[in-house]
Amino acid sequence: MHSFKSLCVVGLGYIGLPTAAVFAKTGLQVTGTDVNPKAVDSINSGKAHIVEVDLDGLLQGVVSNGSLVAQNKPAKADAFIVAVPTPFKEGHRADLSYVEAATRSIAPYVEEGNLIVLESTVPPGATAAMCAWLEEERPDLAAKGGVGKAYYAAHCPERVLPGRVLIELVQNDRIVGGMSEECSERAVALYEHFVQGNCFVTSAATAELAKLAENSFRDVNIAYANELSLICDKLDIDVFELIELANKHPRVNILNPGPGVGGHCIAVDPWFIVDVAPEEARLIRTAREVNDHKPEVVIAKVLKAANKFRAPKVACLGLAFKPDIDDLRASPAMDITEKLADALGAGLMAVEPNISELPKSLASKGVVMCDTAQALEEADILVLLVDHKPFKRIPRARVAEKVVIDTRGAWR
Ligand code: SAJ
Repeated sequence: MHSFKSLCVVGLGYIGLPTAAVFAKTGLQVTGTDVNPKAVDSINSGKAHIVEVDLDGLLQGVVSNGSLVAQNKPAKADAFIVAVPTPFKEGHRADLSYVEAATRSIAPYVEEGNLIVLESTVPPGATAAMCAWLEEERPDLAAKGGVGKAYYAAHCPERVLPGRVLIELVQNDRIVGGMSEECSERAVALYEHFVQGNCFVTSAATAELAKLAENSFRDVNIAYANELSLICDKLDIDVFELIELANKHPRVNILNPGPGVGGHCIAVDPWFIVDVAPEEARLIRTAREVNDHKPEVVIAKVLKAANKFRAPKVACLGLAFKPDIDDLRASPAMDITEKLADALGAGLMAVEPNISELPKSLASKGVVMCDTAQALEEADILVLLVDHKPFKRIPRARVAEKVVIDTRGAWR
């Protein structure tokens, strides 16, 4: 049995921070590091710089008892977890520069026998690349046999759903892909501190591709629903009724069409597969294109409706990338609202119950933030972009007189 007493987590974002806090709760001494000084200060005051259900309460406890400390540089520890972003760069290729910088930043602190886990979503081969960067910085570890002998490394992709992170961290099964069997064994021993699901062991490359395959599966299925919505528009059929009926089949479970796919995972990860196998990944690429095209379809619909008014008053309901969260990152609703503001001019109304201030990119275009009541009172055209709970509760009679473009089927 391998025992871990201390942990250093690099990257305190949507994954790294909850992970660090949960490990600290199990009794490990955790150092969290982030390059953003505001995040570090906020965490050390016991307050998360991101919004996640129940995270603040957990953080207060582990910061006040000293088991989690945030700082701007790494520290020595028995194990390291790298949880930094992997956006894509030019040509939809994975940008591993944050993973590389994180690896080089921990290199001086790594001691013989330590474990290093890469949690960031990465293309196949990235865990091996991480080891190569580490050994470049630390030829002494390479000389002692490198990965699997002098130190241990594994990929253990995160799978948690924003809004349910603290529940899913504990309950979900994990895939653990070690650079050798012993690497996997040690990584399983680490995660067993809190994971109640199973830890399935495989190679690092299989674990890397499995994570991408999970998110691509969802992207392809959403693309199917979005494509059906285009077909239904053409045939003047209600896509939401169609899907409800088709899903009565015992082996059919079509997902929901929407205004596009947002967030930093599902709209990004499939491209990493396309990048490593461009000839083969035809369906995966097309799904991305179908989903990325959807905002334009919504914009065209709104502009067509607006053309029928002399001075149309349009309200966009929802800006977040999915329901009941405050995260506006890579949100198709934001994209649509920005482009509608360009096309329609100042005065476009936007309602987002989960934020208190309109993002600058919208305010600068003359978009006006208002509440649901005002939008219902004043707008000629209601564009429902996110099916937040408060929107779903609006009585149908209140929207009956309006032109309604309901991209989520919330008001059926
Ligand atoms: N969406 C639809 N129709 C649907 C479902 C989703 O249009 O039927 C849209 C959402 O509105 C949103 C986007 O897809 O814009 C993505 O939302 P999501 O809830 O499907 O997923 P994420 O991005 O919040 O989290 C995903 C999860 N992956 C899978 O479900 C396979 C999560 O488990 C991963 O941990 C996360 O990506 C990640 O970090 O990779």
